[in-house]
Amino acid sequence: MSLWKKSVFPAAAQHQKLDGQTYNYGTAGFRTKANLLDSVMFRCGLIAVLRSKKTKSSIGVMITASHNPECDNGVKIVEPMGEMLIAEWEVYATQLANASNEELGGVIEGIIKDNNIDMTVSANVIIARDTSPSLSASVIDAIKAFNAVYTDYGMLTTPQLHYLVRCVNTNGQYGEATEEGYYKKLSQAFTQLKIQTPGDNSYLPEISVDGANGVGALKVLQLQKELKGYLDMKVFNDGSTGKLNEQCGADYVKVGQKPPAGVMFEVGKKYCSFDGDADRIVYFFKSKDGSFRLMDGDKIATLIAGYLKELVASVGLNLQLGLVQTAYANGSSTYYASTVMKVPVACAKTGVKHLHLKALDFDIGVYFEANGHGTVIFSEKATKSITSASEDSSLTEDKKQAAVRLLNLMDVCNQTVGDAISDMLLVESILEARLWSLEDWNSAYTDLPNRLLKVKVEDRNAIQTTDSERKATSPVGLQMAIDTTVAKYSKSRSFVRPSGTEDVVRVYAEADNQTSADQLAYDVAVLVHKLAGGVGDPPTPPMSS
Ligand code: NG1
Ligand code: ZN
Repeated sequence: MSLWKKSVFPAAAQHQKLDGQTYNYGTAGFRTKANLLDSVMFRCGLIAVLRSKKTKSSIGVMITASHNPECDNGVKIVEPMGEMLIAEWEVYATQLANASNEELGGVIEGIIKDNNIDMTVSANVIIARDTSPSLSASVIDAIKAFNAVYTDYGMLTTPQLHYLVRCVNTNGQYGEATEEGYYKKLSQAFTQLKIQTPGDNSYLPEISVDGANGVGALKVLQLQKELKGYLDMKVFNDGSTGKLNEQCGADYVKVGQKPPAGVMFEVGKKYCSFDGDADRIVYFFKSKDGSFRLMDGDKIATLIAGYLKELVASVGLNLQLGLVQTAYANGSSTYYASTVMKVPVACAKTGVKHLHLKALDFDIGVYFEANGHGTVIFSEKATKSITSASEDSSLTEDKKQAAVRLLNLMDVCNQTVGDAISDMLLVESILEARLWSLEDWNSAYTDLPNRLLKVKVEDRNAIQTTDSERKATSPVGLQMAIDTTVAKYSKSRSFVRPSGTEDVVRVYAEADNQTSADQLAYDVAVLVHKLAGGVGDPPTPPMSS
């Protein structure tokens, strides 16, 4: 018997897979009710060790309920450069998660053989969790059973864990591999940008942060210590009374198009909402007429891309900047980016790992999901040319200043993954440089009215898509029916896709007015229910009809 079996088998006996449960490593790792996840956590510990041996690098494991309710939990595995687990290994993770204890040895052996893994190579795993009840002990049991090394960082935001993994694997080149190192990197770059900006301006250095009653709230308070006098962050929904993501957080605000509970919503103030593990952010404010205004991921992305493009041009760098969105991006944002800002726009499948991959095609890739998950990544070429321009004494003072700005903005970005804290600092830096209020920013373009619906079907994989999920290839006839329906509405668009995180089919529709968007979404939902094996009652018509 292989040496590892002697310790892995007895440890696995403590983490039996539950009968009748199936698990899938989806767009955001494994996620379901927390009480069903013990065996999955153990198996994620195993897969992290194997991946670490295979890559001969440190691998991250993040335990988080993300934007979901407190009774849920989940786990994601982080690649050496801080990226999401590669697709090929998602399959292994799914196989392991569904293996009974009797099948476990065979699945592990298969992974070792397929990947030619040298089991004598040492492994290192970095673990963190958000505020949801800890399941890290099960992950640690697996790591110990493989006799591997681990560091448990305790409570962190998801992006902080991604940052740490990259720091460890670049021997500190990306930043210091500590939580303090994270605050230091971000706050130093942010304060440098402030120093560069002429004082005496109309920018409001104050923001109210909805912490979603999650870990982001605690971490913003830590960052606040470093940013005293530069940015005043007032945290509400800090977890002291409310529940995680309940009536608050980025998802609640974006989906409901309304402010979170727990806030005095006032004209003239700036607000933003994180999700529970602080990898998503949306901004919002109350307009003078009292209505709610939202700046979602699309608006954040266009703000960032427009500003970076200008800076690159003012330094005179030959760098290709592009924006990556998903099919959920509002049509107005795509039009504004490509036609008004003249930034190339690419469309990727839902899930940040797909956006991240597409963003690698550009020297500077800005990517965001409409729900507020995104960041900016800089290629090696971009990093080098920005760095050397910032040190080039032959450049005019203006050009050099712009290069230094770019350099600092690059350090404010968490290039591993979408990061609410880092994105907030990025947005604030740009608003100050532009002397823009949230009203100014919001007026760049007006969102097309839209509606997102869910349809329950017998098997959501009955829906197959192509063209970055914008067209359905099966069931037969569905796309044609959608096209005919869309054609009845002005400035309209609609698509359907199976969710990667919930057992539903999502329907998205937009049109030139809300009534049409609602009606179109409903019409398409009815088509899905009819043609793709809908279960339960057919969708209910919109209220107004
Ligand atoms: P699914 O359930 O696959 O639609 C949702 C979000 C994604 C992404 C993942 C991971 C929408 C429409 N979908 O995916 O954008 O963030 O969750 O959290 O917002
Ligand atoms: Zn999240």
